[in-house]
Amino acid sequence: MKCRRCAETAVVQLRSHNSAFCKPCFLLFFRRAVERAIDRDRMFTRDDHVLVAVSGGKDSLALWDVLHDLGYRTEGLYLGLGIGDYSAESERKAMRFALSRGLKLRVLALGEEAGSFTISEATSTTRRPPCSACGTFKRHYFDQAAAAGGFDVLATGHNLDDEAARLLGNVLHWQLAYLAKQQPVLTPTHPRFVRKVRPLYRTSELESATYAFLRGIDYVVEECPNSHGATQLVYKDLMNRLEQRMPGSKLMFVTDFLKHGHPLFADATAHPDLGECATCGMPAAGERCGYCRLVSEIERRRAQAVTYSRA
Ligand code: Q46
Ligand code: ZN
Repeated sequence: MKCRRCAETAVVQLRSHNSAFCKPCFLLFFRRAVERAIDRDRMFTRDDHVLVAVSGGKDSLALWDVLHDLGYRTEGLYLGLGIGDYSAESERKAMRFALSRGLKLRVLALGEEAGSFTISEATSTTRRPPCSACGTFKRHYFDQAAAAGGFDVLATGHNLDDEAARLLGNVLHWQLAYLAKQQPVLTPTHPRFVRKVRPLYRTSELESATYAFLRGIDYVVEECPNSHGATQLVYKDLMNRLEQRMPGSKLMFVTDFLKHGHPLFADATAHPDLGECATCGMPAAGERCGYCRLVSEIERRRAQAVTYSRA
């Protein structure tokens, strides 16, 4: 198998692009694909200060590596989720990555921030699924850190596989409000929010894993233990089977949706006027934001449990 660009021996075959690349040409191809997505969707410029949410996994570290390499002004943000060995290992990998490149990494940890709870505390008291509590916590701490740090943009490592699986789930259940929000760039709807972008939305999981491997990035390989059995994985599996039979399906599904489908859903739901949360000051549709409502539900249930055990 020969490299499509230089005819040297290829190390990776990308059936979705009907291509194969040697190491230097693949690294160039990947960087260019990310840069093109940033420019095409006007995500940010080299003047913007970008906060990159890193999990210690291949996608977010590959993203940070590319952005740094391309000369963007970045800082990393790691949020410890308190999920045993998985979180300890992810934090080590994220810190080692930042240290090796002289990059600044902000580290926060659930259960250690004032008034915060871990995911297991949230799920055991409220019986919410772990990923639902995790999503609420992550959104809050990412938004808060981006606003407090004066960043222009918050970038996450969601890749094409994530986007295709999310789109499939949203279409299966006709989640109009979620379809309206499924975009690689989310414009802030309140002055305390910053722009949220997904520069890897056109590059696949295989591509970011290959990039991370070829760049020698030491990332956490294990998946979060809470992801086992998650519906998202069922959608990913379905999309992988489709991709196997029809290479390029994921990219076509997502990009054609954005071009032809998204405009039809963009106004599907009313955007409520956001005020400020009475507890934390972050944007909220009601008196308090979703994060503060979850925290007070945990506190209330814990207090009830103590009362019952004393009775
Ligand atoms: S980290 Fe959090 Fe994921 Fe783990 S608890 Fe679920 S949402 S699976 S990206
Ligand atoms: Zn709040």
